Amino acid sequence: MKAAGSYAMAMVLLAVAGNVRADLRSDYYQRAATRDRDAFQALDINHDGVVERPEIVGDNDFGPRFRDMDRNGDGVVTRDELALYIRDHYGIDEPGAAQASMTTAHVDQPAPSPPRSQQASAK
Ligand SMILES: [Ca+2]
Ligand SMILES: [Ca+2]
Repeated sequence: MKAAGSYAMAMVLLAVAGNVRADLRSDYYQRAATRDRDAFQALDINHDGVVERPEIVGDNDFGPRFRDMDRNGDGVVTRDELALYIRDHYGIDEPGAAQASMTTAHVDQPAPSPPRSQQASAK
């Protein structure tokens, strides 16, 4: 049965391709999260542990997303807000994200969705 064999082989290849795509996406999200953490660190010029608007002037990566990261709209992005951003955008659980969602829940509209289940054991 040559056709059946080819079909089975095609199914195997599709399954492998799906796993590779999932890995690539998860690698991408990991890199994106790392890049955002590094940017946060670098942009915190006065080392007070938060990034404020004056610190992002001229930054074309972090800058345009500042408003999304600043959950409570106070003009300051805290580490917890960054953690929440990373969790919501990349699906990576960060320490502090839960705390940020609690402190900013009253500002969010609509009510925050329930936390995503733990990421499938990546590697
Ligand atoms: Ca700062
Ligand atoms: Ca804020």
